[in-house]
Amino acid sequence: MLIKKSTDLTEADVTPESIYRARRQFMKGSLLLGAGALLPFNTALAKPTQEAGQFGHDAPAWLKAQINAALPNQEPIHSDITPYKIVTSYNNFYEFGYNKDDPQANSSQFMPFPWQVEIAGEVAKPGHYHLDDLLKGMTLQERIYRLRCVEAWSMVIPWIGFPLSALLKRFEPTSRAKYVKFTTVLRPKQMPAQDSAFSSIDWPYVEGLRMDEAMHPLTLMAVGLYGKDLPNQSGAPFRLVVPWKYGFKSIKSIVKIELVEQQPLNTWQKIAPNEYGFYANVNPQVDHPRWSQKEERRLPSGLFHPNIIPTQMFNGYAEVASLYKGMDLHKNF
Ligand SMILES: Nc1nc2c(c(=O)[nH]1)N[C@H]1C(S)=C(S)[C@@H](COP(=O)(O)O)O[C@H]1N2
Ligand SMILES: [Mo]
Repeated sequence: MLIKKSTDLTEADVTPESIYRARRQFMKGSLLLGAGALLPFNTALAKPTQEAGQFGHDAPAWLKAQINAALPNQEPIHSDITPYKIVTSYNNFYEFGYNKDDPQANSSQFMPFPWQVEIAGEVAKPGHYHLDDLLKGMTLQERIYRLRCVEAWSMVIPWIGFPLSALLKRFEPTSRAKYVKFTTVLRPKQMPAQDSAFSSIDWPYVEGLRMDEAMHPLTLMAVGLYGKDLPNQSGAPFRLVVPWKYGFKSIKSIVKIELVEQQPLNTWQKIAPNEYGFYANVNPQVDHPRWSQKEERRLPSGLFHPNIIPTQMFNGYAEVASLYKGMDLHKNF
């Protein structure tokens, strides 16, 4: 992976989304205290909704309804949320190109609906399922998570989704299921880099989790962000989000979920096994061979406000530490 300097962000992009946060906390607060107590916040409602844009034009009604009914974030938020404009214009989605602005520029022809997901391998109920069937009966929730890329930049993103564990349980994994393997869609006609003879990536993109990581309550399947469906560049219509791991584990536009016995070989490990491992837990003690992981550039960041902050073990999600008890995290990077 390349490291690119963020010279493309201007002051105009640096609109804090604290207004959005105030709105969500207002909604939460109004449930607890009665709407009257916090009514002054109401004046700030219109702006973040416009900044966050509309539902995608092809988002189906069932998805809009489920997203609109999502429960607001329940966890305390300790930092500003990254502006929508940055979350959706500074992306890694190599299927659409290798520069940060390529996914937004090159993904407009991608058609996320209708969408099917194959559930395969060590489960009692394998099959091909429509996304609306997978989501039937699921209550969506907002989860405001830090996303730390292995390239040493980070964001704070308000996802909409549901725990992966709720999905996996429905298909009844067998006792031989030790890992979960995820595969991104293969559509060379809609994803220009998949069509290139010069690509160094062996498509489709593949990722994996150990079973206990997959079942952890923080592990999210996302179908939206900022209260709307996922834009194509963010992994529409269905992606993984694992907040204590480097961003490359959070695989986008998933069409296959396979329960397997053997540890899957994930795309980046296959390309450069000495640089990218299977576990990829955020860890300031284990540097990348070509750069330090002790600090990160929290977006928005600019020339005069680089916003460099220390990187936290497990990206600050200390509750996952017990999953790795007794493991050498320098070896299992
Ligand atoms: N299919 C696929 N998934 C992917 C990637 C990719 O190139 N292809 N990039 C990963 C990387 S390196 C990161 S940092 C995150 C970025 O997610 P975001 O663009 O929504 O912030 O997606 C991950 N998921
Ligand atoms: Mo990344």
